[in-house]
Amino acid sequence: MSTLDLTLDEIYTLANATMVANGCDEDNANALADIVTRAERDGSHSHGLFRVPGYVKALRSGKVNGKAKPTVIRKTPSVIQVDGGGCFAPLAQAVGLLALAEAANESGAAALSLVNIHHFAALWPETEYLADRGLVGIACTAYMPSVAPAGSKEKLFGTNPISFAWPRPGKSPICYDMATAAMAMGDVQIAARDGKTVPPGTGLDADGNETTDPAKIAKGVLLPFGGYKGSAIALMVELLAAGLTGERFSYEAAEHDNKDGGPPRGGEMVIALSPAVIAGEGWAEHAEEFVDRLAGLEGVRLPGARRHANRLDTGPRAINATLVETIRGLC
Ligand code: NDP
Ligand code: PYC
Repeated sequence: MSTLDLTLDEIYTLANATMVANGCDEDNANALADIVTRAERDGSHSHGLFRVPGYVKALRSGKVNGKAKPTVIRKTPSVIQVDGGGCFAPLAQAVGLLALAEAANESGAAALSLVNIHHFAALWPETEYLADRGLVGIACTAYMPSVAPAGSKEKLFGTNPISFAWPRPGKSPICYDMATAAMAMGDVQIAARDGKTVPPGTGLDADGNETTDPAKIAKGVLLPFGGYKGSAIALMVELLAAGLTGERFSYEAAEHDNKDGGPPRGGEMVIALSPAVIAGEGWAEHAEEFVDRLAGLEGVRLPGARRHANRLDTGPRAINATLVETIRGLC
């Protein structure tokens, strides 16, 4: 695979210019470019520049409003809704997370419901934002049907990611962020692009047969991770991100989508909990004892540690050359 070295500034500028050239105002372009750059910085390759062509398709088809101004509605002191007005998720998050953190610090627990947004990114930026402010963060979003519920060969669930972050004052948070499919669709597509196979159990071809060919899975169906247990978590994500927000379930998102290849309209649920309020004094030290035990076990590494180590490297990133050329052609 041929690559081009881009500095983080160059990645930001490329993403930003592409968004502006395709109809985003400054706020929308900045929020999107920031998320893309942080994904590349951390090595979240399937959710950085890789997503830019899809973002552009959604702007060009008019599905996404690149000039949307999200609005914040306080339903109660600890229940906040942000209506994105049809924007990409990052701008709605930038507005909503600030209000969510304030509410959780005050009440001990708060919920943020994001509606009328288009989510195509990783979720750790949401949960780490909260953990960096001393809060536990939980976030999830649905997508479009790509995953067969346990027992079925028919897709109904999205790849439905869920992220959890635990604050560790003075240290990087513990943060996991995972699709509830055996593999995120972005990684399946990248494996297909790079001519690789995927592990058995990732998905089925269009005829319902097991395959390790990612191109066939992309046209077929993914399986949930961990059988019926992962399937139950995917189900929970549908209900939290759509049932609880009032936004679209994955199948509804697909029914309404214009199939331009960009992210569908949907919802996201973000929950913030304050250990300082709920557990009280000494919460951080208590949790650190547990984390020390966990991290002290041979073979264990903390979720998020790979990304946080990548983050320390401020140098250029090697980006797929064809992808860079494709994006440059979209400006
Ligand atoms: P991975 O399977 O790569 O990783 C899942 C989590 O497990 C990460 O937090 C990772 O931490 C952690 N992890 C990996 N290996 C280990 C290990 N050996 N020990 C401990 N922890 C480990 O993620 P996915 O492929 O499932 O998802 C990739 C991204 O796709 C996510 O960011 C997700 O939000 C995004 N996504 C977005 C969707 C959307 O609709 N917007 C839909 C589906 C996925 P680390 O990062 O440090 O490796
Ligand atoms: O990788 O499955 C995925 C995905 C869907 C939407 C954004 N990412």
